[in-house]
Amino acid sequence: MKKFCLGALFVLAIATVHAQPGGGMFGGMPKIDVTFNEYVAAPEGFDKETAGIERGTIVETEYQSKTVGTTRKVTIYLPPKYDKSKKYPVLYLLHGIGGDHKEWMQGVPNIIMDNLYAKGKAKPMIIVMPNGRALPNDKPEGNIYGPEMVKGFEIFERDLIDDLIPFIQGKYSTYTDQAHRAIAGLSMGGGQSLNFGLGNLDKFAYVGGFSSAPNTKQPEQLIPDMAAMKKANKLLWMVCGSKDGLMFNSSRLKAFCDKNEIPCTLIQYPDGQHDFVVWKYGLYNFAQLIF
Ligand code: FER
Repeated sequence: MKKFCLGALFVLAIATVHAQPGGGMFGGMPKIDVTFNEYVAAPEGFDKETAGIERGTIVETEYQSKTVGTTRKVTIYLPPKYDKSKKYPVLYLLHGIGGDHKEWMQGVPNIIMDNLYAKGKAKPMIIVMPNGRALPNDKPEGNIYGPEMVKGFEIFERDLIDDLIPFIQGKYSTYTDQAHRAIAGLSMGGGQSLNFGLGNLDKFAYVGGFSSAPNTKQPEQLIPDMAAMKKANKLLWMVCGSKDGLMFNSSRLKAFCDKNEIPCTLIQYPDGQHDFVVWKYGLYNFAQLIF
């Protein structure tokens, strides 16, 4: 009987979460009034393979992580005609709570970038897609919302800065200064990008959060020093679906920035859910604004 009651309660709790109006699968969160930036639709075919254009390359490689004590996988996109005699800026692109270093491939970043380059709409850059769960077992298995698993997303700040960035700079022909480094991500990766990007202003000039998750720190923690932020940050850009129950993480930061006259963009994707429709749009736009 006790088991049955607990089971029924669980089903009820799940049903309640799903029943929140406009809350999508993460409903019931506070609504923060904010002025959104203008939504401009991406052109038809921005995420579809175009025949006859130059293509970049997707590579999977591994690096040693002192932070985790393991060898970790990472997916990398090299732009068309990658040339070792040139230097490239780097975008670190982070996945969500259920993903790993392969998740972003669902958003066809190679196709989006190839299309942008064919139209001369983005600077040649290397895109690094790591596994943002810095744990010995970094697979999205078991209770992915559990505190131990979520902790891995926090620990990743050290893996990224102390292990991955030096590895990338050693293996590829990259610039190594703040002005040539960007960070963006989806959901948990959006929260990480805001936390790590704004928390390390000396390392990242461009910061993007797509449908950022509740791991996003409070605005006062993210931007404790307005003057330092205004001086070092070149772009703070966010997007979130209008039907995504996690909007408050983005709108809370946008409201804080507006109040303190810190340049910040937040686009509300019309009828957008918590999915790759919004995240592909995020990459398409963010990539054109950096470097
Ligand atoms: C939460 C709801 C959603 C949360 C994380 C997420 C850590 C992440 C979702 C995603 O990455 O897609 O309460 O807490």
